[in-house]
Amino acid sequence: MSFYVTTPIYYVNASPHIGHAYTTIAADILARHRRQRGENTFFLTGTDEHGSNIPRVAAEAGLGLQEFVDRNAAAFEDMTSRVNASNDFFVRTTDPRHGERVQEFLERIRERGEIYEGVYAGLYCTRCEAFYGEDELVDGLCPQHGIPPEHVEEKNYFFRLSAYRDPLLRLYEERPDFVLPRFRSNEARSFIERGLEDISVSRAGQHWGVPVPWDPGQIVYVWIDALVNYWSALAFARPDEDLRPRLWPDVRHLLAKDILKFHCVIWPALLLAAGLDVPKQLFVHGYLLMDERKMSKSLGNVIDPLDLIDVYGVDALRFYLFRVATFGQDGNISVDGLHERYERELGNDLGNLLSRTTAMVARYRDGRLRAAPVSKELQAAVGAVQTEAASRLDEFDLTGALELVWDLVRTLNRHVEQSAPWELARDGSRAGELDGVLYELADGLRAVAVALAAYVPDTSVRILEALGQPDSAPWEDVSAGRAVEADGIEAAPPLFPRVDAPTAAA
Ligand code: ME8
Repeated sequence: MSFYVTTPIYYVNASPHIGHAYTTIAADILARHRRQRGENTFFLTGTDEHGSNIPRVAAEAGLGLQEFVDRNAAAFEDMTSRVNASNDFFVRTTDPRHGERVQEFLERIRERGEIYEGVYAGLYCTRCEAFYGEDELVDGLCPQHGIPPEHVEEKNYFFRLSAYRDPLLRLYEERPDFVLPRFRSNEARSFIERGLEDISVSRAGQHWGVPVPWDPGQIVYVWIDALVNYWSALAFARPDEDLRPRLWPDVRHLLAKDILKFHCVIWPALLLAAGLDVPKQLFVHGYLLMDERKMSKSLGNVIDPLDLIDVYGVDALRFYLFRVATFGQDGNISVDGLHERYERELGNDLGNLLSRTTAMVARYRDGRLRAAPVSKELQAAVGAVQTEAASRLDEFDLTGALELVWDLVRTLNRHVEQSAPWELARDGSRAGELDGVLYELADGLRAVAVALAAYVPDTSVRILEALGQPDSAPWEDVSAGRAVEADGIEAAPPLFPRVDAPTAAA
């Protein structure tokens, strides 16, 4: 079984912000976790570089089109690596190899008679790159961006989306977990039930895009161009292998609710029309909000993830985003909130646990960790994380899985207090007990580090190394009693050193 996970490909007309980092990190956590389970995993992200906005924005920046998209795509690639994403490929829609597949894809649909010529007359929001009906506007403005849509009237090619109402409803019927969470599935489904109109798949009078293969005077509508990336990239991501036979349709798309309709309605219909398999699953997450409002460039309330990483480190950001909000729901974020969790959870709960454990092994046992039996209670607590956290992650419940691991961290902290190793150390006759507690703590922390490896990869390695444990972290090692005996353990320096208060950080 393969696990292929994608993020949306981000528009290069804006700079990367924490919302983009959010989806990328979520996909990364899932990919890293599946690799821990030994699955054949592929993680794709990238940039959406066509669209009617680009010529204007590039001109404003005083740059040529390709120069402009190269520069901004590089900013997204940089964000991807700064958040420590382990993507297997980065796809760009201006890559000619992608363009060829877009043309091939559209030809397939046309050969099946699902594309026809017509005239589109209506409204278009250049920010959404989407067509709107009058009734969908709010006070005459785009419901997403609050800007007036443009009136367009032009010859276009249309896709018979209306013919896919029943096939799509059947798909939703047969596969209740096709779209998750369930309330998003219902949303998509009721949209389909209300009836679908044919959609335009090309734009006339524009040049920045993939030419329509049978009518090069038109370009392919940017959303079709973009969606096809999930399928096209597999064809050229590896020089010597077309990955499509191996990975399609085992794909899980992650996206936020803003682009639900394109992914949960239009994309599966296009695939059916092209005679291809629909995706395995789509997970639609919520928005990260600042002061209850969606972050966006136009509102000017955007957090740059790189600023936070500079102050708190990448793992703190990766951790915070999946602690602060239930993945799937909207969640308010703030620098204060990050600071608070950094100190309380990462610094105290986890960091101090490692400092204390290693300091005690160093002080009471000269840095030597000796094997000892682990109590039934701890075995059960660790075993529960192995099975439960994995099944939460299978359902994209990144928040729930992390909470389970944190329960184990709290259990270990209680164990330190209750067993009071500093008292055992004063009584020579209880040396065996002391060895047992130190082993339980070190072994429990080791299991925590393995379970956290997908979330906070650097921290996980630091914990394992501080405990003298190998840093390969297969999921099966989230199991009690697997710590190896080790020598030379020293009091570990703080995992999350103090940082200045958020006003200085903001
Ligand atoms: O829509 N909270 O690109 P885009 C959570 N190019 N996630 C957020 C977010 C926020 N405040 N802001 C952005 C496009 N995102 C198209 C996609 S795919 C074939 C084409 C994330 O740059 C979230 O994943 O506007 C959202 O769906 C995506 O960025 C939109 O990125």
